[in-house]
Amino acid sequence: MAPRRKTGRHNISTKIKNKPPCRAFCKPCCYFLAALSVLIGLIILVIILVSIFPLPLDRIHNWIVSKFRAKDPYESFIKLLPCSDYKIIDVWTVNLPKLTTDSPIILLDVNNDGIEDALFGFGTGDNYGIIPPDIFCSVFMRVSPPCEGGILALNGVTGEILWRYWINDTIYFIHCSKDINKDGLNDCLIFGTKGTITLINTRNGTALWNHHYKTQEDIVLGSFIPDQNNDTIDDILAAHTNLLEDEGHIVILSGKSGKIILEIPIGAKIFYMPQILHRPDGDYILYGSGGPSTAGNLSVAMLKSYLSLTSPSSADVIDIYHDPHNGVMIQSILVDITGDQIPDIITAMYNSTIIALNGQNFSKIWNFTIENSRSNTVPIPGYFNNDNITDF
Ligand SMILES: [Ca+2]
Ligand SMILES: [Ca+2]
Ligand SMILES: [Ca+2]
Ligand SMILES: [Ca+2]
Repeated sequence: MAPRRKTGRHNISTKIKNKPPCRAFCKPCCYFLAALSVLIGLIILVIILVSIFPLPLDRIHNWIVSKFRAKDPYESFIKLLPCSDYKIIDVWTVNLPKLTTDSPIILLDVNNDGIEDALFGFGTGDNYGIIPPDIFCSVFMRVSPPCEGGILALNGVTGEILWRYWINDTIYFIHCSKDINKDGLNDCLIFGTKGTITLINTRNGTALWNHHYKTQEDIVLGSFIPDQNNDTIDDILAAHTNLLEDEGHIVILSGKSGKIILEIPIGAKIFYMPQILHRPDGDYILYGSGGPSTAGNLSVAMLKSYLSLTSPSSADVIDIYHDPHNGVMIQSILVDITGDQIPDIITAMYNSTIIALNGQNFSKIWNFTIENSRSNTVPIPGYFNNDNITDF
């Protein structure tokens, strides 16, 4: 037993002597931890610098990109920089319960405090047609009828309602680009889903005039045009279609009174807001015809000769594009892309063909089609390369 115990002691001490010292492990561990700490510190520092000083880093990036970019021959004309350092902050928010809106928002300083206010059209939903207006308006909207929709102005400083105009229609489109009553502030032309056209005095939110088509099958679209009946006040060019009929009309209304100056049938439904094309030989009305599932044209007619007509013949109207399958419903962009100072016509067709027509002779300049798709928006003009010609 004794020799065995002696041997055991020897083995243990030998093992202890052969074991590497603790320092041999600690040293690399310490180096590793120190390197890791420095790396984490550097990452945190970079994150803090990027969040506090984004602009200098963006400039460094732009400088690096510019160093390796191929030389651009137009670089001296236009310099485009990305928007990278803006922040969005809520100035105010306002909740308008029970209202719906598909209308654009127009900015106008209606209370004359030097700050633009926000104007838009609205509706009160389908409830108006289900619950009698007497009950709906008093119980839900706390006003007397009508209360199906209207236009309101919000104070640009606080978001408070400056005025609200109620009408018996849902207002889905507004134009506020002309001062019809000459009080120094543009007035708003508003369009409803039941064929309402109303001109609003934006100083106080009252109606200057109303023009109503009869039913909710009446679709009407329009905008201001220069004076046509020589009363020095701008007038209105509009398109009207009744969905129950196959006939649409080009309509010119007096800006002063809202009375119809001219209403001409075009032989097809029209869902295109007519436009004025300015040419050296005079102004032309430009409009599209047809619906989503019927053939349609893009057409022009000289405004002056049109005004003297009651029913235009084919000689008065020039069809400059024909689509055998779909109507032309999307407004055109009118901008000169040929350099002759005459606006050209760039239109998105429902079959996703974009076509550019020469404003001087209506010939095709180019077209571009995206196969097997549909388009329902106006092309967006902009300068997307550096040749100083509008792109889309
Ligand atoms: Ca204001
Ligand atoms: Ca005015
Ligand atoms: Ca006029
Ligand atoms: Ca041109």
